[in-house]
Amino acid sequence: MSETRIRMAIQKSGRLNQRSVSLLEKCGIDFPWRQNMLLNRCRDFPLDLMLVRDDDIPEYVRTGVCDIGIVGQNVLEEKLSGHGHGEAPAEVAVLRELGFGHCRLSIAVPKDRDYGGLETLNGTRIATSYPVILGRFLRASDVSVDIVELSGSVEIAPALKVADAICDLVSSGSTLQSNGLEEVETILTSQAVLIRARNGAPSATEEIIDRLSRRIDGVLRAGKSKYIMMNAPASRVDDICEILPGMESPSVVPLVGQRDRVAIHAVAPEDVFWDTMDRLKAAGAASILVVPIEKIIA
Ligand code: PRT
Ligand code: ZN
Repeated sequence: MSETRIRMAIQKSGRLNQRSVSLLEKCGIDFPWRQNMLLNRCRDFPLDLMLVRDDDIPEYVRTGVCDIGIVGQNVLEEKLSGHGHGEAPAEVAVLRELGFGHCRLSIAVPKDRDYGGLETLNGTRIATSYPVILGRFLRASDVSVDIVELSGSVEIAPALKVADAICDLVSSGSTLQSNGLEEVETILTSQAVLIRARNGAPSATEEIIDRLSRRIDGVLRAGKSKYIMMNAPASRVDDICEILPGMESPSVVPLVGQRDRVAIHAVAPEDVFWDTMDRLKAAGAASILVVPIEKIIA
């Protein structure tokens, strides 16, 4: 019988490509990385990677061409909203939020325009590559505009007099700034997500999707966590454990030749900030080490 493999769609090149590849590498999935190949066969995991434009990923997953995919929530909603009844597309399920590719879809107007609220957009022209999401938002707000659909460089539309305002993705805000635009309404916040078709798959396929999802969980949890080690007076262990961020049971280890001092080791489920380090030091801790964690399996 032939081996069951799953097919995953990721962006071929662009903002999500590197982080998607690096997530898979952290999951221990190794593939001969050839960007011009449509399909890359992974060596030690039953996964074939399909490298495509991000815009096509929701449809590939919806129709079963691919079992799973990584795409921005903005693209998912824009491409598949028509297939669902509410905000989330009905035929595709979001398995995990992946914590990268953060951005927001916002309406921005020229800085010299006096913005007096959504209703003042009535009757204007708004340029966007996201006509579905924008249209839905405006309908819900009872505002009627002329949506000018552009596939790129939306931010120059007001200067070209093609539109009065824009609706585009923003991350740092510097593109808006350098085009004399001001963000006035955020209509969607987005990050990269792992998606799959909602329809059940054969059990062998489901098992592989579960195995990959568990590995991704391990990587995501580890990415947020830190391992913290320090030496401290044995008499201050309780005080120190109270300061440690959200940790259950730190290990307390004796130190050779030092009866009144111990080593404390713990996994912090979040980053350890400088002010926590200062408080640990004030409570008597010394030689405090905070190190990244590669993988965690609960
Ligand atoms: O070729 P392909 O179709 O696959 O790629 P693409 O050109 O359509 O997409 P790409 O690679 O630009 O973006 C892929 C995904 O990254 C998007 O769908 C979002 O989910 C996510 N993402 C995160 C962003 C941004 N941040 C972002 N800042 N996508 C685009 N931008 C653009 C934005 O359109 C604007 O032009 O960056 C500019 C604004 O950035 P700031 O930092 O100046 O605010
Ligand atoms: Zn695209």
